[in-house]
Amino acid sequence: MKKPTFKPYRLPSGGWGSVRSVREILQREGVLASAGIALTRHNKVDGYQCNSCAWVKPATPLPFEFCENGAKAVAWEITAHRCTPEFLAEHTVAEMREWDDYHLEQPGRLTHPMRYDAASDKYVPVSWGHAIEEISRELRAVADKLKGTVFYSSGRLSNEASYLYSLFARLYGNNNLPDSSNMCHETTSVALPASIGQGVGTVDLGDFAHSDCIMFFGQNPGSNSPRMLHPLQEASQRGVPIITYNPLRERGLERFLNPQSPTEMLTGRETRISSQYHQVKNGGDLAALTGICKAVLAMHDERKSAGGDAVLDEAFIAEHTHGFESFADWLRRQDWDELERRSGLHRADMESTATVYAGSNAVIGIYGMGLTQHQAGVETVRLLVNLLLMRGNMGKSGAGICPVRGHSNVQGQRTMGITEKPELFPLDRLGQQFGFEPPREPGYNTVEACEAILKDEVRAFVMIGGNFARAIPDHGQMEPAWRRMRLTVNVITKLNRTALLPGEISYILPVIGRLEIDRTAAGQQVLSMEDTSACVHGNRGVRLPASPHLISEIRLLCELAKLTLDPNPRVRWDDYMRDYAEIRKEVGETLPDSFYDYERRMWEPGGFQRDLPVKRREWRTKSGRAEFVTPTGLDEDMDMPGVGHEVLRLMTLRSNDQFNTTIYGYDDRFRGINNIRKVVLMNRSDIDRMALRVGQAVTLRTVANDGVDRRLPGMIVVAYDIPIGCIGGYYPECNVLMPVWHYAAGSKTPAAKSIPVTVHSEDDTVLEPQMEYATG
Ligand SMILES: Nc1nc2c(c(=O)[nH]1)N[C@H]1C(S)=C(S)[C@@H](COP(=O)(O)OP(=O)(O)OC[C@H]3O[C@@H](n4cnc5c(=O)[nH]c(N)nc54)[C@H](O)[C@@H]3O)O[C@H]1N2
Ligand SMILES: Nc1nc2c(c(=O)[nH]1)N[C@H]1C(S)=C(S)[C@@H](COP(=O)(O)OP(=O)(O)OC[C@H]3O[C@@H](n4cnc5c(=O)[nH]c(N)nc54)[C@H](O)[C@@H]3O)O[C@H]1N2
Ligand SMILES: [Mo]
Repeated sequence: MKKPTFKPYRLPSGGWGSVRSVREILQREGVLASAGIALTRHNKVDGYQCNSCAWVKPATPLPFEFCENGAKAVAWEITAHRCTPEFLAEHTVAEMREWDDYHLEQPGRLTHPMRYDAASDKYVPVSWGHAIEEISRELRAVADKLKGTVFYSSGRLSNEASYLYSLFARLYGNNNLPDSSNMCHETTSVALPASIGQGVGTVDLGDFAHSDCIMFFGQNPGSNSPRMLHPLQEASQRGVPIITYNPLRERGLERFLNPQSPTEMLTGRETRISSQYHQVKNGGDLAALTGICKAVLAMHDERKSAGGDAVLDEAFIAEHTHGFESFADWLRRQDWDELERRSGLHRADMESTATVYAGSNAVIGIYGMGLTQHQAGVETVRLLVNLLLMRGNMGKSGAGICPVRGHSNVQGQRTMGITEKPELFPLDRLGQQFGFEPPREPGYNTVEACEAILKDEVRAFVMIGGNFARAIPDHGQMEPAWRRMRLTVNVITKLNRTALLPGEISYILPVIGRLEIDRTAAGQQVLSMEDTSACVHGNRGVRLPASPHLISEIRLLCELAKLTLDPNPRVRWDDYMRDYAEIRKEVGETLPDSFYDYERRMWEPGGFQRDLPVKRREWRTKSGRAEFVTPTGLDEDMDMPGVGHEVLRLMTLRSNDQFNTTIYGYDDRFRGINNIRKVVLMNRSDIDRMALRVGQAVTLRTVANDGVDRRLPGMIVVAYDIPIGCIGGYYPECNVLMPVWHYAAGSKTPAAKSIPVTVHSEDDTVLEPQMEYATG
């Protein structure tokens, strides 16, 4: 391991640093020479869809429509390294549990189906036939099918596989379909329908070109959706103000050098991204947004009383919305001192945002995990919508709300019926189509699945993609409970920690990735995915599968369904796995409004957009209008003890070198942190006040009154440009500190962006002091 260093990164996002980073990973994965061909098909019509983030795939792609992190995700999948039965014969599961997330995935792609052998504590090879037969027998044997079996998936699953998986669960007898989005944009799926009657964002790439103001709350495009920097760069060059609220000064939101522009690369001419940058406290957005709305309202009131023009879009509010008066009354009652204290900002900051907002005619509001992963996340997202509604920034060109989705097909997966909420999918139609009575009982979301596992109520857990046990809160409680389950099935492509927590019967079932060629008796098959702007695209694999022993997720699901479920002539599993177009036909029947002529339209440049009623100002809420929410308070974390001198608020972050629980390396280039992940970012004055030293090891302890001791030792203190009282650490290492009950009200998205902790000095383990520390 190289020596950790902390040194402010002076360069822009993108640029040569990005080129170097891509080269390094392609080299390390042994695919430097061969990756080029794959990457030219990246995000192209008739190519494959990036397996990293869900950012929009344009109709006229660049010659290289990929970014640094997309290239890393591709290298990760097409790696030359293999995790073979021989490798797994050399290491016990207990031994591998000692490895960190990075080292677990280093052996490379899994090549064979494997079954856990308790006697040797090793995974041993098994035939697909045996695996599927035993799993189906176990699934049938679960006594309480409604409560005893969980079908998890992570948001990479294709539309086709997602549709079949959700059908499988409902034919089996439950809606226990938690997915990664429960930990992510579930807050969006609750907030937006309540506010505007539509569960997904309203903005597409065309809107970026017509917007005249962009606002960013808690999303980090430089690392998590880097291709988004292209439309942002264009906007900035057009003079569009970009206003950011984020506790950290994220480089991607400050400046960008387009690695795809030879001129920029040679001249080093970078683009400024944000025109205003406000380092709000984590958890302070509810107050900050209230301040902005209050200032807009005050401007309106002032101008009207002076006989001037309205600032609010009064006609829009009257015709299209409901609840404005009560919201306005509430705003007038809010106290600036309180708003300043809670947001950590000055009144002038919020007022300057309001001034720019009020002077713009088409505003986009963008947000990510910084808003969704809080106890009051739902109200906060709704407050951002309120702000947009005040000036009619909804259902018109260049304006709208833009949640930036995470996994590459997390949105499509939900569209295809992977949801624990029965009301989100047309179950009546599904029942008619396949001649059965779908279960109506709400299923488990992620948190509820955890609670049921803790109570030993879950007997069988099927996981298609993802790393559930690592992504969830409360590892200390969850890991022992996980091992008490009877059956755990891991449909994955690389080793991860969840697979190393075997239940009584446990399988690793490796599958074909989406970049790979999937051939059936009917020829090469294609898949489809939906991006964050609700556009659906075709996907065609370009590489041979990592091993001849892999099968597709679809084939696996169909084979399993045939043995597990009662025969039903209307569900044609054999046809589906032979020809995936047969699945798309069924989708078209279940969701005719958006998926008519699916087979053809998915190959249109830019994909086809699902029907988005808000685009034509149609509001599918109860009142038939857009709803202004009146917040219940300003406290973003109602279940937290007051943050003060002792208690700090921890936000868990992604580095630039990871995709969720997949750790590509130990660097976080833009934040100037290298060769280490176990760090805690602290404000210098908190470090001094608590008599800590930079470079020192500390233990973090969660402050909670439930009698559980949650602690994380060995964290190294780094002085960082972060608001006082706020600290940062990396996910998933910090998840051990998150109580499972600390989640967003209404959506149960774990509140990963604010965990109350105390910091305790560990004797004198100090890193060598020759490092420089990032001070921003
Ligand atoms: N390379 C890469 N790409 C990814 C992923 C990845 O891990 N790696 N993950 C994918 C997934 S599944 C998702 S959901 C997305 C996640 O992408 P993001 O939504 O960007 O999620 P995070 O990186 O967790 O945090 C986002 C930002 O929120 C800020 N923040 C933290 N707390 C607060 C707060 O209280 N208020 C405000 N205003 N800001 C706050 C942080 O400083 C950070 O800049 O990215 C997707 N894309
Ligand atoms: N503290 C904290 N916790 C968080 C978050 C946070 O910000 N802070 N973020 C949350 C969010 S937004 C999310 S989305 C979740 C992520 O939760 P998950 O989606 O469950 O986790 P990932 O790390 O994305 O899953 C990685 C695994 O997926 C498997 N995999 C990769 N590609 C494929 C494929 O093509 N097919 C199959 N079958 N398997 C594949 C690999 O084996 C790999 O080990 O974590 C959540 N947890
Ligand atoms: Mo996510």
